[in-house]
Amino acid sequence: MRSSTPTPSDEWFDTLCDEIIALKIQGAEHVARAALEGVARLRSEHPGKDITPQVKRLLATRPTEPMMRNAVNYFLAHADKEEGNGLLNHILGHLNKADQKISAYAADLIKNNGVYCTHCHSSTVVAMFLAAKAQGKKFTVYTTETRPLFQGRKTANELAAAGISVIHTVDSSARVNLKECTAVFLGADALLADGKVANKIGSEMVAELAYNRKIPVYVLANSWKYEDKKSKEFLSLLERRDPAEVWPQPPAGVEVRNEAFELIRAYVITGIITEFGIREPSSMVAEIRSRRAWQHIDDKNR
Ligand code: RUB
Repeated sequence: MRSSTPTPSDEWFDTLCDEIIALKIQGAEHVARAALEGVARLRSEHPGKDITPQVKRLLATRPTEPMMRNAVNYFLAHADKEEGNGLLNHILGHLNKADQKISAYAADLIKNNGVYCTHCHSSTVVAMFLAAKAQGKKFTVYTTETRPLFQGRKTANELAAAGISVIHTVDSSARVNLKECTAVFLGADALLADGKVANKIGSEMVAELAYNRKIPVYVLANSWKYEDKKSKEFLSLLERRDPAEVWPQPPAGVEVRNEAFELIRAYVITGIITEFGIREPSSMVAEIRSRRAWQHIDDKNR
């Protein structure tokens, strides 16, 4: 039985929540890992205390992040059976191995002298490009700046630092960029039960333009990003962020909207690449559901 004494309050925990909200910690993977480490720390610093309110507060910082929920729920479901740090390392080790597999599957699609597009900043996509570079391939990546917070610059910085050739453009150049590209690689915040994928605003624009030009679109995502909801239900969670990020002082009569995410329809996606391999969206969903992948680490079938 958990004690009913007042719940812990920590400055570091407030900072963690604030940093996730302010996108100082961004991208589904980074958010999930930071939340997981936060919950493990709460448990270890406050043994026996009820941390439910903190967990709720943390999960509410990014409602569109199933990987954060799945990782935290997995930790809490097993925390009474396994010692905190061991369990944390066990989960992180599992996620790392899965991400290495995703990189390996996707890097095989990168050809020498190829030209590719991505949008926003996905650590999974960046890791895949770095893996392809480590295989000795030379290629160019178009990055879009991703208004209003310019996460595309982060992608450009990381790729360029690794010696990959980068062309950086405004978001509205996506169609022009695609004329030279042979594939698009996107990250994901959520893989949904009807095969749609939630990702940064602009992702479907890029994917749809690519589909119309018959350019393959690949989504790279750890299976723990699966959310067992159809898009209708998930749509209500999509965040609208502070309009001031777009235009701090708009004139009277102008309503500024700052949509942060959108759903990519399944038919424009050539393949979803998880640790299980490359599959069409509907097959990937069936596979993730049948394995209940987001609830298991030690699955002998993997
Ligand atoms: C980032 C974004 C990324 C996904 C996947 O948006 O849309 O493509 O989160 O990232 P934001 P990763 O900057 O608003 O979080 O592959 O790192 O999980």
